[in-house]
Amino acid sequence: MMLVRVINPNTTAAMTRSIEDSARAVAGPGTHVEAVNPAMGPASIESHYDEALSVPGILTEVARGENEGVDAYVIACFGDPGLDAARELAHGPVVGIAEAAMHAAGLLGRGFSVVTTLDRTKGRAWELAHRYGAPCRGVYACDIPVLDLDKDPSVLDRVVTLAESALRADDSDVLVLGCAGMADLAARASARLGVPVVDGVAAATLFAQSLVTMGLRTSTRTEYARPPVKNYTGLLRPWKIDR
Ligand code: 2AL
Repeated sequence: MMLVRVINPNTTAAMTRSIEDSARAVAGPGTHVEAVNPAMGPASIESHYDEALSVPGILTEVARGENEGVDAYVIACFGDPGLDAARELAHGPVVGIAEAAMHAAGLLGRGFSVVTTLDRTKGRAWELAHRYGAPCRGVYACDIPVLDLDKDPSVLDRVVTLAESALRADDSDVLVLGCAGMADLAARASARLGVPVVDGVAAATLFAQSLVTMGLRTSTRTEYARPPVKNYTGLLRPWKIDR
């Protein structure tokens, strides 16, 4: 049995459960998907500050997973927080949902548009699109806070309305959902928009599963080698790596 651990980097357990549902819905029969969230950190991630403070909790979950025989990890927040650091700790592959969604979207059309949550998260989405060399043509904010996504019954309508104008303005072929909390919208949004709609939770779960199936893992030849051992002071002492 392959064990894929999906880390919701925020501490909202209800969101972790819905992320787990989305990941389990696509995982193969030989894959056990378990979603977790850190015990400490922000309730949602919608700023650089939130993102930075989510990383120690993410790394704690990766360290725990390494002791529990986890084969691969998904970092289920669209800012891909702590992705590089997690790769330095984990034996198996680590896949971010923005990374997975943007790569998948590039396989499905010439260009894609992203719908994210708050306006202030657009910069990070662009930054990641550039990092991944992805054919992103536009990033749009629906102005719904992460923790309201599962409360407001108008979310689907608002995302679809925004996406329609985004696809037209960008002449895009594909829509990417810019938050793990939007995962359950993908099928309904695609039916209404008539284009592929990529949910990063599903994409990252299946990329992780595929890499493990192919026997592939993160290269340790250069920068993703285990980090050098050193002291960490103050509150960060527990994050000292043994060896
Ligand atoms: C996210 C996400 O995926 N999880 C979270 O807490 N914030 N993304 C976003 N664009 O706000």
